[in-house]
Amino acid sequence: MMILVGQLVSPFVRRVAATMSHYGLPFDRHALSVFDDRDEVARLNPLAKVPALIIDDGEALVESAAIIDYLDQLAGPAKSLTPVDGVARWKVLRHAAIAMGISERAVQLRIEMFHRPEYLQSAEFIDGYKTSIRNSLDVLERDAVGIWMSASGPTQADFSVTAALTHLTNRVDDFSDLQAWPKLSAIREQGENLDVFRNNPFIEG
Ligand SMILES: N[C@@H](CCC(=O)N[C@@H](CS)C(=O)NCC(=O)O)C(=O)O
Repeated sequence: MMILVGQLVSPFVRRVAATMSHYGLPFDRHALSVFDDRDEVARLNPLAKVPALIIDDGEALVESAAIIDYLDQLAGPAKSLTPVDGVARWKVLRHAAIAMGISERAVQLRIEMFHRPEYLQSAEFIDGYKTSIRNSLDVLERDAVGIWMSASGPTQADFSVTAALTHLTNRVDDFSDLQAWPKLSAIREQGENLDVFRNNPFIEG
């Protein structure tokens, strides 16, 4: 059975877990922490990041987008959350990349604010990260068609928006409510109501 490595508090891990559940692919999860189990994570992923996915031949795949590409191929085109070609494909990939980019910025922001001594913190970096997050939310809000990011939703864009925004609202005080982005707020809520997200809740562990 495949093993997903990482905790569900990570939006990158969580979107992979939800995608595997959606495809009905059975998996075990090894809830390693990048802080407490760094050496073990580094043995699986030289970048010492999660997620990693140990596939049936023992190889560890890394980087959530690459892992999802692998899962999409296992699921096949009819089930894939990422359209196989055309405009629909690049739109989903673009929105998913922006959503996960928000998570990358949120992680950088938290490292700057909570993992560096105060005298080393850069107000310029902190402002820059917040601005990137705000601008990215604006772009996604502008592009969302309504109840999902696209008319054919939910797609991988919606899974990524759901995972990213639950992480953001819980972890970054400045974005604890999404009132300025009502369509995104609704997408997040709908996403969290899907069984695949309910069964892979945002938890440390
Ligand atoms: N682009 C990567 C991002 C993965 C990532 O940054 N994961 C975080 C956990 S939320 C991590 O492992 N951070 C540890 C570190 O940066 O040292 C992906 O999509 O898989």
